[in-house]
Order: sequence, then C-alpha cells, then structure tokens
Amino acid sequence: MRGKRADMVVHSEEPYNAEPPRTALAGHRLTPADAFYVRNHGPVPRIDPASYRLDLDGLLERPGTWSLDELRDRFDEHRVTATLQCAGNRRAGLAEVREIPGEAPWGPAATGTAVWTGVLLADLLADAGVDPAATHVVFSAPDVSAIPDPPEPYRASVPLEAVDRSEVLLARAMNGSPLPTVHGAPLRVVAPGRVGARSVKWVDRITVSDGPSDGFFQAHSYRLLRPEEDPAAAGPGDGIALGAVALNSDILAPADGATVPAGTVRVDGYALAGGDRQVVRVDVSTDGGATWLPARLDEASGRWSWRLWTADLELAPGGHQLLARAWDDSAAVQPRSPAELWNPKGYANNSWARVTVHAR
Ligand SMILES: Nc1nc2c(c(=O)[nH]1)N[C@H]1C(S)=C(S)[C@@H](COP(=O)(O)O)O[C@H]1N2
Ligand SMILES: [Mo]
Repeated sequence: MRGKRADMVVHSEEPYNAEPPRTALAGHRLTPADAFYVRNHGPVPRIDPASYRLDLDGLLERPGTWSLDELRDRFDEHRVTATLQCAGNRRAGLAEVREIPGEAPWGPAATGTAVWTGVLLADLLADAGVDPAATHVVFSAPDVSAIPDPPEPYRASVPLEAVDRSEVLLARAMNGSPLPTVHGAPLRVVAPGRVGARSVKWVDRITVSDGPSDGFFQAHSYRLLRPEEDPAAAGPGDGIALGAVALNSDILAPADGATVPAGTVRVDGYALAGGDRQVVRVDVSTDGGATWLPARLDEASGRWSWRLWTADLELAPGGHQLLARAWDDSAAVQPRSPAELWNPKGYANNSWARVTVHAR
C-alpha cells in the first residue's frame, strides 16, 4: 500500500517511519520512490484531490482559496531537483555517544533526491500581494500528531526571504509521477536546502505572518538544544531553530559490515552542502583520517541536489574502516566526531562518514 521496498528499515509502523538500506540509495541521482524515506508524526491523511482546496491567508492583499486545477491553470509549472534530508538522519551515530531517549535511531538513509514538479510559492505570493510587515510563511497540514500534548496538526514555517531564494515549490509530482500519498499527495511543500521538517506534506493552508510558526514542530521540536538541556523541560523557542541542512556526506556502498573481495574496491556515496552552498570536494580515507584521497564527484543535478561520488580503494585482506568527508564552497568541512555534535534531540549529525568492511 505504501509502495515501499520490502527491506525498508521500519522505525515505527504507526505513524509510519522508515528508511531504506543505504545501498538502495547508491548510484541513483534520483532516489526511486520505493526507496525514498518516510517521516511522519501522525497518521497519513487520505485527501480527495477533487474536493481538495489550498487556503492562502494572513498578511496578504488578496487572500484566496485554490483547487488543484486552478493552481495548475493559473501558474507556470516548475521542476526542481532537490534533496530532502531529515534533521534526524544519522541519529544512530549520536546515540552511540550518549543515549537519546524518545527519538528513533535513524540511520544513514533518511535522505533522498527527487525531481519535484509544481508551482512556485513565490508566484502565488506575488499574485496575492504580500504585506510589507510579513516575515514568515506558515504551512499547515491536516495530519494530527499525538506527540504534542494536546495533539495538534503538523505545522512549520520558513522565512519569507527563503521563499524566493530557495525556489520553495508546491509539488504535486515526484520523479515525474503523481506524488505518492505517504509523500504528501495531493500537494506538498518542497523547501530546498532546509531541514526536511519544513517541507510540509498534505499542505492545505499557507499563512503569511509576522513571525515563525508557534506550533509544536517549530517552537519545541526541530531545535538544537545544548547538551546540558533537558528537552522535556525546554520551553517554546528554546535552542536554535534548525534551518539549512548541515554539510553532510555518507558512504552508500559497500554496506556497513560488508565482506568485499580484497583488491580494488569501489566505494559509492553522496554529498550535500545544504542551504544554497555547493559541494566542491569529497575525500576518502582508509587510515583513520591520517591521509585522504580525492573521490570522483558526479555533476550536480541542480543547485539543490546532492552530488554522488565514487572512489576506488586498494584494500588488503583484513578489516578496514572507510571514511569520507565533504567540503563546500565556503571551505567548510564535516567535523570528525559525533561526540562534539551530540545534542539532546539528536539532530544534524554530519560527522565524517564511517563504514567498516572486511576484505578477503
Ligand atoms: N504534514 C506533515 N508534513 C511533514 C511531516 C509530517 O509529519 N507531517 N514530517 C516532516 C519531516 S520531519 C520530514 S524529514 C519530511 C519527510 O518527507 P518524506 O516523508 O516525503 O520523505 O516531511 C516533513 N513534512
Ligand atoms: Mo525530519
């Protein structure tokens, strides 16, 4: 029913949360829909596309309500290749440093890249006329999450300036096919470069406002707390609201723990700069980071897309730890260790990629 591979790693059945094995992402510039991770905070809503309406309100000269057909007829169609990455991607690596109660141990594959087709939010806002006092755009969806007390529908916001700069899209198709229900049909936000939490699925209301969303998933969750803070005691607005995805990369093949033939071993991975930065180099190491070799970087499929990379490593028989790290066009590099990144909700682990293999 969900159209996912049989070997998805399921973190929870209800709400459904799942990621593919890392090798399912290897070598695909565009992630096949059946291998694209799913992150939900509540039950998946079923929406009849014929009766669906998008409300546009808030600090606008001309608020409005749009059907899917009206959106399609009124605005130009755009295609954006964008990588989504959950802020909890690689949380398992942080949980090895110190436990993270109450949050699922997501592995390396809470990320994926698709071509998204839809209309630009900037075009809708231009048509509606934005009040100069506006600073943020809040997206609301009908899926009610029982995580907050009392339960509330999923909501998140992005700064207004990001709407133009980052080609925020209201997407109805993914990789050329209609958006699958679990990924937000009939319409979802795609906010490129930003943590996945802002790409609100099943969006049915867009409110232009003079501040960020005061909903749970913006004011309490998806915030970076200091290691000393207790998330249960944190108030709304504590910590740092996550914004741009942090520079990250990972090894996608071979699998962690794989046995490989000794000799030349091909390693596959991805690198993502996050925000509007670009990946410019990826290094790999087999000696704990004492020396590094440059990986071959694939071209980017657009400025919001990850870059795949490959490297050929000479591995003698025995155990090896393979490392990778990416650099972006601001000369930033991924940090070495998850220990220095640990935070109570387990977000934004962008430490060096590490995979152990056995060559024989
Ligand atoms: N309505 C709604 N939108 C949502 C969520 C949600 O639970 N409800 N989860 C968010 C999070 S945290 C992520 S990482 C992405 C995941 O998108 P995907 O399931 O299509 O991969 O959706 C975001 N949009
Ligand atoms: Mo997420």
